[in-house]
Amino acid sequence: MKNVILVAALATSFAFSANAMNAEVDTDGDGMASLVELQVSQPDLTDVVFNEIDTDGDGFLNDDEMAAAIEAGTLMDPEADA
Ligand SMILES: [Ca+2]
Ligand SMILES: [Ca+2]
Repeated sequence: MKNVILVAALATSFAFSANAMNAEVDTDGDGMASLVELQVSQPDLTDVVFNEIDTDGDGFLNDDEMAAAIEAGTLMDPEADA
């Protein structure tokens, strides 16, 4: 039973680590970037801007929303100043 859980956890973390962009921001590891997580690296980000980026309105940014916002220049690329 323990092995099953371990394998599942490894598979999950591997899936997340496939996207380095979100992994930098996603401190709680749920695979999504919240406003609070983004404000750690981008304190100037407001909830108004965040809601614009969050196109499906679920309160979190998925990979597609992050990529679109970075491409549009709304969001700084977390890797750009690393
Ligand atoms: Ca998160
Ligand atoms: Ca969203």
